Order: sequence, then C-alpha cells, then structure tokens
Amino acid sequence: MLGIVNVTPDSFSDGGLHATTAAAVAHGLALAAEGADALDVGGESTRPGAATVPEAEEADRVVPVVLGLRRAGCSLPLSVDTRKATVADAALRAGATIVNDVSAGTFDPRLLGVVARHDAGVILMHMKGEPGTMQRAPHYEDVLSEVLGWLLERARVAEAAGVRPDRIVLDPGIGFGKTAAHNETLLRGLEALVATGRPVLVGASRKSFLGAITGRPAGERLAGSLACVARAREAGAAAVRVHDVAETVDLLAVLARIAPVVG
Ligand code: PMM
Repeated sequence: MLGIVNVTPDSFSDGGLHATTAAAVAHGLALAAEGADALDVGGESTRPGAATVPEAEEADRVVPVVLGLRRAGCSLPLSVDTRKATVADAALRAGATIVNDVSAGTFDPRLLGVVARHDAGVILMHMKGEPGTMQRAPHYEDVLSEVLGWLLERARVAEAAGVRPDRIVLDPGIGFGKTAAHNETLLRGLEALVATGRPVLVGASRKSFLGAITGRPAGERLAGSLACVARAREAGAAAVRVHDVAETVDLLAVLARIAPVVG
C-alpha cells in the first residue's frame, strides 16, 4: 500500500516552502508509522483543472521531502509522482526508487529513459487527455478494453526504453478522463487488468466518483475509499494508493483473515 504525501504549497516564499517540506516529511513519517508499505511524494496537483508546475519548482518541492524522509531514517520505498524526466531524475538521485507517472511516459518522452538508467520501478497510469481538460465529456466505446490496450502498449514502450519488465506497474487511472460510470466499469472489471500478469495499482482514495455515489465531500469518503481497497484486493490488484493508511491497514488485516482461500 502506497501512502500519499502531497507537497503542494500555497506560498512559494522560502518560509512557506520550508514549512511545507517539514510538514510533508512529518506526514510521510506518520504514514510510515501507520504501516504504509511505500510513500508516494508528489509536487504537482493532477486534480481535474489543475495547471502544470514548472519543473524546477516541482523538483524544489519533492527533492527536499525525499531527502528529509531518508535523513529521518525512513527506509520505505519512495515513489515520486511526476510526469517530468528532470524531476524524476532528481528524486531518484535523492533516494526515491519508483516513478509514478500519471501520463505513463507520454507527457515527457525522456522520462522512461531516466527510469531505465536508474534501474527504477515505474507506475504507468492511464489518463485520457490532460489534467486541465480531461473531465470535459470523456468518451470511450469500451472503457475497459481501451484502457487495457493502452496500458499494455505503454508497458511495451517502457520495456523498449530499457525499463525492467518486473518493475512495471499498471494503473487504470481512476478519475483521469473518466466519468463516474467509467470508473465504476473499470473497478468492476479489474480482473481483466490483473489477468495481463502485470502488477496492478488502484488509486481511488477520496475521488469524486465516490462523492457522486455517496453525496459526500472529499473529507468524508473514507468508507467509499475502503470499499475500493476491498474491491482491488478481491480482484487481485498488487497495490493501492491511499490517503488513509491506518484504516487501510486494518481493512487489509481483516480481509486477509476472512477472505476465502482460492485454488
Ligand atoms: N491519483 C492522483 C494522483 N496521482 N497516481 C496514480 N498512479 N494513480 C492515481 O490514481 C493517482 C495518482 C490524484 O489523487 P490525489 O490528488 O488525491 O493525490
């Protein structure tokens, strides 16, 4: 389970950035203590409508957090949530070992080469369009097979760039250029993605389709988020990306004891 550490400061002054770095490191350490298996450090919001962050600024946000976590003794695998090769390179040099790219290497064609050079892992996520515009009437003929086919093609591209096959993780990209119905179809059909034999990661934590189902704002979507974790586990997903680590640890512990033994 990947715990989410977002570093998106409101203030770009030194003081603001420093305070944000310290807060992000403290948050990461807290998630580690709660039982996260890895931490995902992100310096660019990819929420619908979000603007891109200049690469130097994004690196200035995430690299100190990676360094700070390592300095504080955090030995968990760290992933960096970025679409940019220079940011990925800087974070990998600082001690991260995984790149989580919501564009699966399509935003910056140099990114997969950077992953390969560091012999790092990569999460390839499906997104239709750009964060700025992706929620404007997304359309698919068959969302499950289109997402699946696209991800397998991106995995082939990653391998061709030199990324080790066993370090590639696929993610259907819940909420990225998808309606609530598309997200539901993808989660219902997750087994098809798992059947590719590649490890699958699901990120549904607090997302807006859960609000559409439950009528609840982002801060009150824990039950919905946990339902998605249970579904991901049931379908055989390798990992989930979550905000609420302690609660997810409990859910997975109970599921591990009561789930039927298959085979
Ligand atoms: N979702 C967000 C950001 N990064 N990365 C992956 N691999 N999968 C996701 O579903 C994903 C992601 C947006 O969520 P946040 O703004 O709450 O972090």
